Amino acid sequence: MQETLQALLFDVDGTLADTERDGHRVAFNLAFREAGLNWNWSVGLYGKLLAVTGGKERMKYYLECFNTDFACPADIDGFIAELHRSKTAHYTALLAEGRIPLRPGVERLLREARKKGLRMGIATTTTPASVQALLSQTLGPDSENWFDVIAAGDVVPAKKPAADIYLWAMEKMDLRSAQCIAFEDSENGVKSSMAADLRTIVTVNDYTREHDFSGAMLVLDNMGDPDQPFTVLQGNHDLVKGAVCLDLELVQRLAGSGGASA
Ligand code: XBP
Ligand code: MG
Repeated sequence: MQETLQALLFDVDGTLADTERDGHRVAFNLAFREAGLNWNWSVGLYGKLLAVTGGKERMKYYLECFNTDFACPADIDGFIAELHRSKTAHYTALLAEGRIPLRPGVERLLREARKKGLRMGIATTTTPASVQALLSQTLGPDSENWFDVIAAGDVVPAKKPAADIYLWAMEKMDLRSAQCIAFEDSENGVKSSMAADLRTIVTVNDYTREHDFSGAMLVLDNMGDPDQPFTVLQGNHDLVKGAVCLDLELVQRLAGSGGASA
């Protein structure tokens, strides 16, 4: 028997907001410049670097595969950690300028879920400070409390595509995967949520449009709004018939369908 939907679990970067190209990428470059490094992550290169989740892990990947001539300091972990601290400070400062809005439909769905008593959690590879900055900048200073748990950054050693961050969030919320739905934007994210046995709704962005989302329940261009309809890219069109945006009624209909795969 199908279980009642109890919680929505959200990825952050790319799902709640388009943070990567104009947020994280820019902050990495500012940190590099401040440290006197001539590294520059272009929009194109950053798309390749996104293959690895986690900012510290991404910098190591860059050194291992894209900047192999760089003479790494003996304490490479300390060096990377310091760069990452600086990057996070730049990132939160960029968010404070209010330059990165939530994606279409996100605030609407969050407010509806909250109003109707659905529980919400966050499962992201991003640093907690970056999640807090995004939420408070876009939804207000108390919006962190909308979420029962904010599972972020290094709380689990194995980042997405590993299932660990979703498993950690569900354990903290005392929920099973059949009681939840995950929201993701990337292949690594969907691998992670599906490895945690979660039905997943995907909203793509420019970096992830061509990713493989097989197994996802539904793939949309964005969550849409009543005056800005979504486009269904993959999924059971009968189930979304008549819907123009991803509201709770549609999420519950999809959950009730048993999660027919795209
Ligand atoms: C996105 C990520 C993060 C950000 C950078 O994760 O992989 O690493 O790009 O953030 P998700 P940090 O989509 O799961 O939220 O530098 O703080 O790691
Ligand atoms: Mg993401």
